Amino acid sequence: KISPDTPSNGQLNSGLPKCPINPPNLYGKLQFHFNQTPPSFEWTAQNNRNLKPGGFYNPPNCIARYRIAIIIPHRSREIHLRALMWHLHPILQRQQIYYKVYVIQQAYNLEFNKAKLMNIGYLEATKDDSYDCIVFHDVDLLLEDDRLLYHCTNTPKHLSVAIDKYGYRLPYPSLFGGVTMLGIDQFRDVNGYSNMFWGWGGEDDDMFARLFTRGYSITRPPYQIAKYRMSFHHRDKGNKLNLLRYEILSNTVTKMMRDGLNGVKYSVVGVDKTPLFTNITADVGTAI
Ligand code: UDH
Repeated sequence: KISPDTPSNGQLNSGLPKCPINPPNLYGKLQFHFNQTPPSFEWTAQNNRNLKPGGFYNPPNCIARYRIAIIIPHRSREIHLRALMWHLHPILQRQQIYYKVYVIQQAYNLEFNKAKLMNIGYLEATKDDSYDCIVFHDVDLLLEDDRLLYHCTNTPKHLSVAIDKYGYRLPYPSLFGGVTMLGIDQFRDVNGYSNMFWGWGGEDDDMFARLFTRGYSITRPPYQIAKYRMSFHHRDKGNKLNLLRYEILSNTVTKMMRDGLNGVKYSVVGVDKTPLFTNITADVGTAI
């Protein structure tokens, strides 16, 4: 159980106070505009001098209440990643979180498997450090209001409730994709994501079914602050609509304890601690 009264970042004897429950320096509604050319990684790094290599931050003046791994599944979306890094780092710092950003890059130009990348992100991040919860973050979603706190809660949380592309409305009630947050133990309890979704769609609905099956209910913050802007894109090459997704989804309940974190096959091709994120390139194999 995650309690905001359980600081866990190893600074207990540092004499620092715990960070306040309500971060004092939030901006509220955010104004931003990238005009297709977000700042370079170098520029963002120069403007985030408090970051440690690998995209790690620990508030300097208080003990963070939450330790969070941010996992971004990624391939060939560098412009979006540049925008997200510029945008997200200052928000998380204003929210006084102990965090590290992991970009999980799929090696080679084979069919995309976002769910596998997220499983890999979880496994690699939890080997790297101890975290209270994990945020899975699409690379193209930019938060519009920093009062939406990336603070851990006791229930799995769907953060990207209102996205501009969908008219700031939730497309359907069981949606659990985009930006989501789970406790470290909750993710393990549902055996993570399925590894079987190749191409676009299905893995998020499968996760919802896993959570439901294990008795979790999800929460959503109010749509007035859980607002995101989606960076423009067409469907990516190597990520075509997965026509098998409904068939796989029909077996979630029977297969979830065999198909997930406990059976993910991959090899890490490279790890690079850049100033803004830890880049992990992984070979996830192919569907057959
Ligand atoms: N992603 C990549 N590279 C890819 C595919 C997906 O990095 O080649 C990641 C990225 O983090 C992205 C996430 O996976 O934010 C989700 O993929 P998506 O953006 O394709 O999914 P979304 O539901 O888009 O946002 C739906 C298809 C849009 C088609 C638009 C046609 N007008």
